[in-house]
Amino acid sequence: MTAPGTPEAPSLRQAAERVLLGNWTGHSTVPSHSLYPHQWSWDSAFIAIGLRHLSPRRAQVELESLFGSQWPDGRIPHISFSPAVARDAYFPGPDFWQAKTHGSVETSGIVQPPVHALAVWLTHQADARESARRGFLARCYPKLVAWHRYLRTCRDLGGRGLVAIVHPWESGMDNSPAWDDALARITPAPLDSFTRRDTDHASTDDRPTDLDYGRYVQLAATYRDHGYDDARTPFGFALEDPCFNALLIASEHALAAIAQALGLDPDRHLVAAEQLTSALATLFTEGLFHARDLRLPPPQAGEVAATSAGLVPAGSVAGLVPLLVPGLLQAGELLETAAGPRFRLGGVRMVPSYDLTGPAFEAGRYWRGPSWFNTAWLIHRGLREHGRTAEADALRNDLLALAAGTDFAEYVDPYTGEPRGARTFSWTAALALDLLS
Ligand code: 9YW
Repeated sequence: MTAPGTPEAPSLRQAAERVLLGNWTGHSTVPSHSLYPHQWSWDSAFIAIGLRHLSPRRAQVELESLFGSQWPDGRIPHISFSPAVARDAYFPGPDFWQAKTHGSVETSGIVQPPVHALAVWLTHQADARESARRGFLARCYPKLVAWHRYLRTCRDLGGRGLVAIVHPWESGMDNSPAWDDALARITPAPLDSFTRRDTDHASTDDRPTDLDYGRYVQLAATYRDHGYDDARTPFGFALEDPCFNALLIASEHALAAIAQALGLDPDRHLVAAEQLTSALATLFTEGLFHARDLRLPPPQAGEVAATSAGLVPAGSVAGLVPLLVPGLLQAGELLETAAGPRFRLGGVRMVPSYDLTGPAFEAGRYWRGPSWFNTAWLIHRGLREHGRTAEADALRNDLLALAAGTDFAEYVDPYTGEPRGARTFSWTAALALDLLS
């Protein structure tokens, strides 16, 4: 595919549509045929947000096929495996997870950030009358309620009203430096006990290290070996992530709108959004939201605790995502941080995934510095939410220029815009399409 010249050109729209059509499997969209050949949870939500402009019906099918893999406890697993793909095409595949808990669908056992209610609401709005005729909202609503209930009950591991992630993959930002200290406490699975497949398709320099992978495998195996039971699993890794919780808040607001459209009382969702928003405030320090490590060992005698609240010092783009929370009290300070030396909004390409001044920064390695299109889209939404139209427009134009110039790369170098990871990546195409529409 030839990358189109100017971001606004109709050819960019067509190119984005071609990517989505090419990655469509008949009922859902793969993030990338080579690297990620199954259905991923938060990818599908972002994909639907773009797909709704091409085919609202297809966007609904995308989301509803994901909900087809929902577990009886309400969780929406992070991967729904396609039976049409070789069992060892992706690691860890269905044989590793051993999670066939719902009908015949094989899935992973962990989750990803809850963008789904927002995606359902936006998808509905693309063609509200036809969506109502098909009963789309009425079918999705109870599933979304069960999903949020699972998160707010089984995953409130810190007892503060915030959701905890129990694996770095659950954050969607796998090897973010925000997880380094917590991961360092995990004994990795032996490297000869598994075979990575991701490095068959992408440069090892752009991907997490083998040591990271050993720890990811160990954490997932422990959860699996305890039947994915949140009450029984001795989680060695448990953190309250600001991005995950902010997306849950945005999705509770979307659920309130969905309830209203269905003639139901939206109050419980507005109350949930309010409770989560005030709990989220406990993650804010020094101009940014930070993850809280729930397994931080108590300080030894004579040592000073890093922060009394157990907040992780590393600053990542996850800490800027709360900008999309309506009425966020910390928005002014957060916007200052976004524009400051750590993230240089408007001064570098899109928004880096990690503090540009941080000790772990690497411009090309996955979630340790590169700019991603989904987080840029979320921050664009946040800027608009807080009336920062000029910055939002600049970010939109940059996102479109990068999508156009990189053949819809998975992520880019924040200084040079050089493409990294996969090309013709689905959420890059979908979110570009959304911003063009
Ligand atoms: C992996 C599919 C997923 C995304 C995640 C991203 C990556 C899977 O790809 O995780 O193999 O590491 O980190 O956010 O959903 O696109």
